[in-house]
Amino acid sequence: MAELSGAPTGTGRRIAVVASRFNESITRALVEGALDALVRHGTSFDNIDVVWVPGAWELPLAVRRAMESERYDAIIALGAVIRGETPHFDYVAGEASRGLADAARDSEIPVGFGLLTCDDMDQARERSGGAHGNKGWDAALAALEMADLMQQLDAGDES
Ligand code: INI
Repeated sequence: MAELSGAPTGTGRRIAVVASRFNESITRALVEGALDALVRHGTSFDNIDVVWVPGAWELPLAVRRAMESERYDAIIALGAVIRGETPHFDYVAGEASRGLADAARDSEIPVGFGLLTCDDMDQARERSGGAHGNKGWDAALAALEMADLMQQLDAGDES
């Protein structure tokens, strides 16, 4: 029996952090959390690009382009959709999530999912450096872990 599990090692990894500006006080905190996680796990600042888009709706397109550039080992998508702020919450949150899932499924590159979908600003604050941690940090760690796991699985293919 073989048991494989990725390690969240960032050394040598090239990473795109794709973040939306809508609800920027929240998304900047998510970006800070992601950058902190990446650098603490060995990713060089020089190997990280932060790509800003207007809102969560625009995340999937930018993530796909980043994938197609073949410049990155993993991509981290960050945004905040807040129910109280919009009557079309369900469309923005649903389509952004679906678009990111589609992009991830169609690609070989891991995507860390750091899109907050919250009822109100308090919930968003709690998840961007508050009582519930920082989902940007979590998404970055998951992306690094998956990048390592992909490498292990590829190496298994060659043996
Ligand atoms: N975009 C968000 O990222 N979060 C939101 O809460 C939000 N609200 O409330 O509407 C939001 N809307 C903008 C949307 O993502 C697009 O940028 C916009 O519709 C232009 O295409």
